[in-house]
Amino acid sequence: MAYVDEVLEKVKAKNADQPEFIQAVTEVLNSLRPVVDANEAQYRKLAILERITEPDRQIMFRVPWLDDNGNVQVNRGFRVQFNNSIGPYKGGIRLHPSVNLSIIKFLGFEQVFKNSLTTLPIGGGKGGSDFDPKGKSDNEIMKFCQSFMTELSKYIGADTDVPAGDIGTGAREIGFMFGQYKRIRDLYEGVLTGKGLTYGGSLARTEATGYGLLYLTEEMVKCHGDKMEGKVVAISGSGNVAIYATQKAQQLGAKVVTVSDSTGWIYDEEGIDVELLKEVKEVKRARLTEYAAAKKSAQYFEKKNGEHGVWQYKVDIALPCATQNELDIEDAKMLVANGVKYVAEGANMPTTIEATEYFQANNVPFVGGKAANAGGVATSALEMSQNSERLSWSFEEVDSKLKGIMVGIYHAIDDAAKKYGMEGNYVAGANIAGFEKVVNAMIAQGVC
Ligand code: NDP
Ligand code: 2IT
Repeated sequence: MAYVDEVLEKVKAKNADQPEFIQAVTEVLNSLRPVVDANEAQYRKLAILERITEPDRQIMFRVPWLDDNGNVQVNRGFRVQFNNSIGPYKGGIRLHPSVNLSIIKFLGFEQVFKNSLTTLPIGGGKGGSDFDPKGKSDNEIMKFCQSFMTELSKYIGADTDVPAGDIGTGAREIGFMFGQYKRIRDLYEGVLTGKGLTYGGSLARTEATGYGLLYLTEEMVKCHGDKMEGKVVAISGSGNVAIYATQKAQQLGAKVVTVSDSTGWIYDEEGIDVELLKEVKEVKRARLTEYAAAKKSAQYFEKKNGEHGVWQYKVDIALPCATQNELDIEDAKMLVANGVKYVAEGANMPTTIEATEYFQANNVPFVGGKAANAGGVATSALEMSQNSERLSWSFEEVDSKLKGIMVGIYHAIDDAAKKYGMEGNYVAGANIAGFEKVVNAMIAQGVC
């Protein structure tokens, strides 16, 4: 049996109750076949694939906190430190009721390859909790964050493991976590990224994932002899990534006609008003119904199972920016039938494997999240650099570094695909380019 198949079987058997993790590993290992086949004897002997699919360590802990009624609530906390071959563990913290070990492991696994693609010295990790921030008071959010950090602080540090934001974790939560880390460890260091600007945060980190997604998309569009101007874009989600993807797409002359949240979506034929969206989502933390109430051209639709939501419209570019497996084969068929020209993932693994293959089979250029959303973590690494040198760079400086990194990633994944005879397969290109650097480091560092 081929080495890839052997390891895939082992991963499936060992992690049978972790569908998202198995999905992420299946996608990566399948696309690494040309590289693994070319080095099979060496990789097998060194157990490269077994090691790269097994986290260095998985930490799970109780998070007790006191709610506003004086009752104790208990959540489960996670930190999966996946691979630190090329730098300290780096990756966000997800706060969402759906969080479990499978989700944190898939995210940590993806982060290893993504972080490698940034060209910056960061390893891969991810954390989170099944805590639901929705409807909680600021006081309850703070209590939760303090309790979460009380345990997490034992395992992280500026040179060990540097968490950041993800779904449900933004500047407010990072602030509370940073405050607690400082109290417990008595260290003022860059242990978290996405911090507020007055205490070590980097300009442009808030915008970085969405902007980075568009810088990469713009480069892909250009390299296909096309331009962003006039393109109609469907975006899902209405959180950090979706908001700044919308903003940059419109700055580049495209029109974004959709956004969504977990209960419904907006179709706005005039183009999404980003300032209004920010007011609704970042300031009021309200539902999208408030956007529709404030803008005449916007229609709000309640989400029902089996509907195509934002993927049913005639658009040139689709940018899923909400959550995993939100774009399935039926959505992909609809997008292709409506003439979609490019797809790039702002979220982590939003497209199912079947849908990804459908885009590829229909020659729709498709860039997966490991490459397309790497701008967030890349800018986090730039925040770490600024913290280390105790300086802060201007918005323009960070933004131009981010753009350079994203354009560089597009060409790195394009070149890697070409090198292995898979021109245009950016999924394989990203996995191969990310993998090669990590594996070289693993081999050089011996059995560990
Ligand atoms: P936010 O919490 O800011 O926003 C998440 C958005 O997705 C919200 O609109 C939310 O709706 C929606 N959403 C979340 N879960 C679900 C669900 N189960 N079903 C439907 N909609 C859902 O998160 P981010 O914007 O930061 O993250 C979005 C994606 O991008 C995630 O996949 C994340 O891992 C990825 N990512 C984030 C980076 C970052 O820097 N923040 C970097 C790279 C990737 P609602 O408001 O109703 O909850
Ligand atoms: O998925 C991701 O890359 C993130 N949530 C950002 C991680 C980070 O460390 O900035």
